[in-house]
Amino acid sequence: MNKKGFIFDLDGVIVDTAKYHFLAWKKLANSIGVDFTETQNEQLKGVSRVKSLEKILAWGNKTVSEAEFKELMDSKNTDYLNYIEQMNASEILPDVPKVLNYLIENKQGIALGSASKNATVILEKVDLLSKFDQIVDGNHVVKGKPNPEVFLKGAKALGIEPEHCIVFEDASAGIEAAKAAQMIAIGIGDKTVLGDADYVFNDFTEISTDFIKELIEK
Ligand code: B16
Ligand code: MG
Repeated sequence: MNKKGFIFDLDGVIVDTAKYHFLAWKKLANSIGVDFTETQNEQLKGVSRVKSLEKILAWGNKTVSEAEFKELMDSKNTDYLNYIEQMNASEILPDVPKVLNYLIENKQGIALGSASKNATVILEKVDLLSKFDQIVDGNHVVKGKPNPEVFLKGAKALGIEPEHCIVFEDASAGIEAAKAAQMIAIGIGDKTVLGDADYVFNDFTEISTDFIKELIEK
């Protein structure tokens, strides 16, 4: 039996936390007199907390001291944690458990590869933490996507060569990172945004277990 490494992004792949990031960033941006739209929020997908705040400040032509920057980051995260506090298994995106369970039944390696520093909390909330062999998140990496660090660390933690790993990602920076890591990249979302992926599906309902079987046997 072939053993492959399957690495999942979190936000936009397993759960839709982008809506909570949006609410928390919008509150913060408005509090400092900066406008923040859903279109701008799209550009923060897969981007770290520090880089996200840098972008928001740049969009609003604002400069802040180092201490203020930290305060703003903490304040956004406090609000975000309040939103995710209420999350439960009903927020898992459709058919994600079907794919995870199939991989577990077939003894494949399963890792998380997320930019979020809150990944473990979220997986606990939606009761999926036990499905993952390894967690690599924003607490473990220095370089954000499109740098391949998060996925290479995931492969290493699983003990599987990068070329035997498959990444599920919803952000174009994540697809870029997966390709830079020499992995198979599966885009979840819009084909026009994720065109560099090896395969693109709207969501996991379009991914059959036969397709996963083919990836395992490749
Ligand atoms: P946190 P992913 C990313 O998650 C989000 O897409 C991005 O919007 C967020 O800024 C980033 O995590 C950091 O999140 O503030 O919780 O550390 O898509 O890489 O799973
Ligand atoms: Mg994502």
